[in-house]
Amino acid sequence: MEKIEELQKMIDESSKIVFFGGAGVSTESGIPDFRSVDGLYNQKYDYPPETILSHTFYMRKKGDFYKFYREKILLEGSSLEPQPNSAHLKLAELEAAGKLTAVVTQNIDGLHQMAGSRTVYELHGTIMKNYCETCHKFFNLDYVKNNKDERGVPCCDECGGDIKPDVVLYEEGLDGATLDGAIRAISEADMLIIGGTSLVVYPAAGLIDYYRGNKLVLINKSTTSADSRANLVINDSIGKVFSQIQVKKP
Ligand code: CNA
Repeated sequence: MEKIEELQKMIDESSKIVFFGGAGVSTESGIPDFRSVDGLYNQKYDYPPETILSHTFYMRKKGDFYKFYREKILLEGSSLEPQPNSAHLKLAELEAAGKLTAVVTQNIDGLHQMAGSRTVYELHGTIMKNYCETCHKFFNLDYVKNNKDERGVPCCDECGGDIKPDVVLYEEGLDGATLDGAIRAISEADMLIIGGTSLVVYPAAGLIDYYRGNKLVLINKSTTSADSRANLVINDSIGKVFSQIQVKKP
């Protein structure tokens, strides 16, 4: 059987699908990932991206952090307005049809919600939410894009405090409630589709160990450490794969 047919059959036979994804889900929307050849880790900066995106670096060099964050994560200065691709849209459709219970993502770009997904566990937070470090007032992405002091740091309009994105930096812990929700969804899933992630960032990558079923599918351009455990491995672009899937109501 063709791999797409096999995937379609597994989806047709499932009613509690969980999708676990990473940066590769959004590359077809124009957002670079970290570890592909044209990803952020293969470009040269004054510091490695892991260092810039760490808590220590953020606290010590907020201006340098925001310079990288604005250019490479928020894509400021580029004409690109990232939009959901076929993968985001098909996952939202599967949820609306009552076949998918949750999306668990390492992405921070908010594209799953933009596509219409409702139950999304954002393990690493989101660029859409930002808060004042001093008075904890929340700000949206537009505010961060349009407000910056001489360092490039956005400041609170109430108290003048520095604003921090609600994303989980290296050295920071994951939100407990988000983690619990993700674990529950994965452990109750009858099918787990893993896509667009190199599965090297922990503790996120360890969550797939909570899946106990026999429909584990991996969709990734390159091989991953979980390939040998999967019931089906598709080495292709995730948007291309999902665009061929039909959503049938249970
Ligand atoms: P990663 O380590 O960059 O891995 C991405 C994986 O996806 C690689 O194995 C690629 O081969 C694969 N890939 C790339 N494009 C496609 C595609 N179109 N179809 C199928 N596979 C593809 O990213 P991870 O998510 O595994 O690493 C976790 C980090 C990356 C998290 O902390 C994220 O916050 C962070 N990140 C997020 C975004 C985003 O929100 N869009 C962008 C860049 C990095």
